[in-house]
Amino acid sequence: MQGFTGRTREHGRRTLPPGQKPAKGWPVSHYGPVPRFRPNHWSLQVFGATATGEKYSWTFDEVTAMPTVTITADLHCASGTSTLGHEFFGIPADALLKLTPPAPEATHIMAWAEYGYSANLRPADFASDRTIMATHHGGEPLTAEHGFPLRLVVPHLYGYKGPKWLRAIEYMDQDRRGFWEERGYHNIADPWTEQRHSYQEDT
Ligand SMILES: Nc1nc2c(c(=O)[nH]1)N[C@H]1C(S)=C(S)[C@@H](COP(=O)(O)O)O[C@H]1N2
Ligand SMILES: [Mo]
Repeated sequence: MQGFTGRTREHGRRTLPPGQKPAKGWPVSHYGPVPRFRPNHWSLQVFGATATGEKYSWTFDEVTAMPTVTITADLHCASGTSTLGHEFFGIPADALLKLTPPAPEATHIMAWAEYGYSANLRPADFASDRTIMATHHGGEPLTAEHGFPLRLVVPHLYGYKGPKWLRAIEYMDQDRRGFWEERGYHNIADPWTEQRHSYQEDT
């Protein structure tokens, strides 16, 4: 087991994004059932337009041997509630990008989870120094409901951009919409400008 070492990447903002209300505690919110973690059937993969053309795959033990960082973050659900003051610990996305660099033609990223849930991201959003693949919350392993064993956290975007039960990162040579983006949610999802709905993309 590794220690909780490394610097903390603090967030700068103290206020809530417009149109958000704070929730009590940390309610669970997602679509579908909670998957069971089966270590022998589990891998984290990076595939698509990688610089080497290779596909990468790690066991969970291998993932926990990667560099780690702690961040503090608020989570903003596009339906209007926020949960505040989380402390996440895990592997910074920029460390994964260094391990498995994308090819020059990679212009977008898809983060894939169990059961085919997906969220598309711009490379800069994935590469943000506060985007992490979290294994722990508040010093404890994530609970199953909140994404154990691995969950993407993208604090500067609405919650649907952060798949729980993360299983793969795909480097794409064009943009493709993920699960909620196909169902009427905004492709970018900046909470500070209230990019909630796909119809706003035209204006
Ligand atoms: N795999 C998966 N991840 C998901 C979702 C989902 O439906 N499936 N919902 C997203 C949405 S819309 C939100 S707001 C957050 C909620 O996370 P929480 O329950 O830990 O607060 O999870 C995100 N990650
Ligand atoms: Mo959400």
